[in-house]
Amino acid sequence: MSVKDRKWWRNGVVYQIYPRSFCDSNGDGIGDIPGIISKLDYLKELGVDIIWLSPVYASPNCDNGYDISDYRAIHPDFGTMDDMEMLIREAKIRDIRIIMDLVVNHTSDEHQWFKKAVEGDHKYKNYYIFKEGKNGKLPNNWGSFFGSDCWEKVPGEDNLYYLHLFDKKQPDLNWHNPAVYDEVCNILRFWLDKGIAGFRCDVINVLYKNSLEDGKKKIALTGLEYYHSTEGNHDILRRLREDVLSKYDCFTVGETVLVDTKMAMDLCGSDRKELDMVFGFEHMECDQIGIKWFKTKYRPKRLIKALDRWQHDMEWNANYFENHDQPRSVSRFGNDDEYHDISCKMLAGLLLSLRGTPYIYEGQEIGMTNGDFKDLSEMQDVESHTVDGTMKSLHFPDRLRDKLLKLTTRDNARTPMQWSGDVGAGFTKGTPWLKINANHAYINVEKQLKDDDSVLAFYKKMIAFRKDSETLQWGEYERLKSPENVYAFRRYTDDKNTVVICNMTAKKQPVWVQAVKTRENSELVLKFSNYLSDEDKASSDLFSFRPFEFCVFEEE
Ligand code: ISL
Ligand code: CA
Repeated sequence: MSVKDRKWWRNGVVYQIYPRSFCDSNGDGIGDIPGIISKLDYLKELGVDIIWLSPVYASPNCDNGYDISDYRAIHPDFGTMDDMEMLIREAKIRDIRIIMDLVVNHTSDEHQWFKKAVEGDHKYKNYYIFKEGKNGKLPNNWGSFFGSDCWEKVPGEDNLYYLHLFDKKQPDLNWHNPAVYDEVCNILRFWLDKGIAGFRCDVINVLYKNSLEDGKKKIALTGLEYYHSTEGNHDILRRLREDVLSKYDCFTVGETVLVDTKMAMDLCGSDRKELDMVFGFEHMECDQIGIKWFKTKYRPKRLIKALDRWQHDMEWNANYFENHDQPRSVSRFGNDDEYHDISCKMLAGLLLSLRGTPYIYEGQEIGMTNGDFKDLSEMQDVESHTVDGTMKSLHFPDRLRDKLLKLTTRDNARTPMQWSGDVGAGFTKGTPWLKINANHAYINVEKQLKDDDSVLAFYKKMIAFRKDSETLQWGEYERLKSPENVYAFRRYTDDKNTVVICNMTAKKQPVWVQAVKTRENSELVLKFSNYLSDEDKASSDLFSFRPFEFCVFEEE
């Protein structure tokens, strides 16, 4: 990558904070901004350069802040605007930048724009998407992202509905209206002027709806063809960049649902001047059948195939294995039992060796696992409750429903951060808003900080190793031949060659390491690994990769 393209947001390590679950400073059971401030040194120590802060705005919290009722106010649960400004300042002192979540496909139904709209104010009515029902039915047959229909009757009206692609408390904005565009530009400026370094843009490729016709019937998301990555949407992204974002030293990462690499390049290729990078979902789909609530057995080769495709096709990637919507990666792509630590470390090594900006989700750095929920009654996620209703109406057997919910609930990633083994996990002195995983007794920060061989210590070392490596940060990518469930690739510049090999399984795998050299008289020398002893690797050509073994070699 040429020196002029080596931007800070490309080699920066990003850490996502889900504020509710991170650190509670006042004992009300909810994580807050002062709590985050108290952990900045911890993040700095880890090697974090950029924090992505999930929503902290005013919100009735039907979708934990992804339903915003005031884009310029901080939710009192999280603190005050002074706290937010202090967070930005304190982070800056430590050379950490902050990006915020931009949620502008929809607002909360408690946003004053929506309230005025339903009161009949013409100006604000045009901020949202209203439509009459037809013949006693909903205005069209579209399906929501949360597995229900996506129209809700306007209170006090006989036959008027509003569109919501997510929950009914999240009405979609009307992006055909220039006033909506102007409002969003001003919101961006408001935060950028406060020192925010960019935005993670929520479902940013479904803003602009081409029409409201009936869609082709599908098991989920009927209607998608009318609003998915439309030309109008591309146009909005280009204008937001030109009019606002380009005036600041900031970047955007788009959450772009259901895109392949071609569509993703149209959203973030450098010639397009829209977004700077996007989160793809193909690798998140490797253990599901069609839609995310139907899980199938995880096969590493599917994950490898998806990662390889994105590594190969994209100019730049936003790499992640976890976020607040996904199950924990160790419970999914690793092993949260016998091989817990070693598989976490392998996933850490892989994430930090791929080409692109790495995103670590809170708790991933200590190997937090999926939640240990008894059943739906212990889950809070609005999506899980809606999907449960839909599965019930389709007569899914109870046991299957229960199993699917436990595997897919977004609460798997939202259980409070495990700072210590104490009651409250060092997260809170009160009653946590969501059940703390019982395994905080032995998976926690306090314990891992004292252990040089912990998952946390490995993250630290691997981040430092990456920051020292020209090839891992800036090199090109090429996949190498390897057994089916082993992921092998090289990262290279004109004069340096780094080979990364990951055994993605709990079984031993034989690999001919020296066979992938690029020069005849050279040797691949082991530089980094997730196993402590590595004598055999240094001396032989063919060696057996142990369960979840991860190694980095340099050609010398
Ligand atoms: O269906 C999906 C991908 O194929 C979803 O995971 C999708 O990414 C998700 O539902 C959209 O997520 C974002 O917007 C939602 C919010 O609930 C999520 O937490 C947020 O990450 C609505 O704002
Ligand atoms: Ca609190």
